[in-house]
Amino acid sequence: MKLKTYTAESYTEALKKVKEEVGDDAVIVSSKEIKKKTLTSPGLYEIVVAVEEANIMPRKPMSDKAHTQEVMLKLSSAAKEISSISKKENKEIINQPNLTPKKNDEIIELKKQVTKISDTLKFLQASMWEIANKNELQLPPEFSEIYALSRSSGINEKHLDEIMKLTIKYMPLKMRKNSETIKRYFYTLLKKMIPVRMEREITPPYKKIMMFVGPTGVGKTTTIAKLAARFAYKLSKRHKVGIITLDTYRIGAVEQLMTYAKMMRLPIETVVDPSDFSLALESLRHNEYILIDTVGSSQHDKEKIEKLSNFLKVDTFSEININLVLSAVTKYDDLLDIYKNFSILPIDTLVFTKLDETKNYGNIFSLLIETKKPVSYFSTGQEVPDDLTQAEADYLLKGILNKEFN
Ligand SMILES: Nc1nc2c(ncn2[C@@H]2O[C@H](COP(=O)(O)OP(=O)(O)O)[C@@H](O)[C@H]2O)c(=O)[nH]1
Ligand SMILES: [Mg+2]
Repeated sequence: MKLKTYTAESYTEALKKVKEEVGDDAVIVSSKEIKKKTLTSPGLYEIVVAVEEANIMPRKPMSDKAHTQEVMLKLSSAAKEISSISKKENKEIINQPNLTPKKNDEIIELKKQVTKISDTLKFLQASMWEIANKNELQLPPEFSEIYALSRSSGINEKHLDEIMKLTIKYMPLKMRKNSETIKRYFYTLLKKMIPVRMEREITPPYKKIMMFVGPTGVGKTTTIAKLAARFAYKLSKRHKVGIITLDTYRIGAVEQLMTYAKMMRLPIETVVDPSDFSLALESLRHNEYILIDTVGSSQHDKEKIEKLSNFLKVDTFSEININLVLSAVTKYDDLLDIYKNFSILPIDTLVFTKLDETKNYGNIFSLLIETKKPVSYFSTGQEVPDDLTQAEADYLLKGILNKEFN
């Protein structure tokens, strides 16, 4: 059973709308005059009906879809705000056992009211969604909240539609009854889709050579400095770490890394030509981790990216792990473009930076599921070495599906 509200300039017109949409089966719950008709403006009547869900006919799509989506999002945040008030009320009741029974009853009543308003808002949001809904997807209204949240976080539309279809198909009917269980199910589903590369600490004689590539200014050098500190000082044991920089083009680029290396007392080699590269690797061979910084290049600068692959051809003995560094503030389409252009190199892992600059991680999610490349680290600020964490699906999902949810 669902409540639906119809408004029109007169009672007869509102009733006509009810009949058109839900036929004669509708049970009128309430009807009222919201605004009296005056000489200069029309009146407004509202009829609320209770209907079986199966009887609701799909409405015509509204032409101004963008406007509808905006309204939906506003409703979504209003609903969220109200549900957080409701949760707070709940906690307060639990935490204050010495309230008078009367006061307690009042709070319980208030909570009921808030929950009711919250449900109404969610319902309104759902109705708006129904209007904006594309015919081919036919999303049930109770999924509107997760749809709106995911969409606004930047998940690619194609991915989201596909995931929604799967969710609708496989979610047990019992779970569909309330929006929290739906959200939980959806959260788990998305979590399963995110490929994460867990960090494995190296033990000699093994070593790990990691090269960091990506556009200019994404944070490659900063990430390398953080990782060098992590491997050298912050893991369960101290590791020997060496650094190589191939970024000798930009004035200051070498100095930037040199300064970090000096502070951490780590060896650093500067390489200009591919022929020097194997010498640098050779001189750092006693290290368990070798981190290689590269010159940043626009994804359209094929020549620079190809030059990097020449470095890889030089040393055929060492396995070099290629990490593509990307920024969380880049739009999904651009991320994909960058990924494709850097794919001349055998990309192994993705690293995301600047997660502190946005909370909308849908673009990251979409890139991970599109490319199926695992993500290894998140950089969450400018501080070296602290603002770096191992990548976790939960971190992304909190940004996508409502911050307080876990
Ligand atoms: N807010 C924020 N800034 C970052 C992050 N990582 C790097 N930066 C900043 O981005 C700028 C470019 O970083 P850099 O490491 O030189 O980028 P590169 O050109 O890819 O080597 C610097 O000002 C960094 O401090 C991050 O995770 N968050
Ligand atoms: Mg750099």
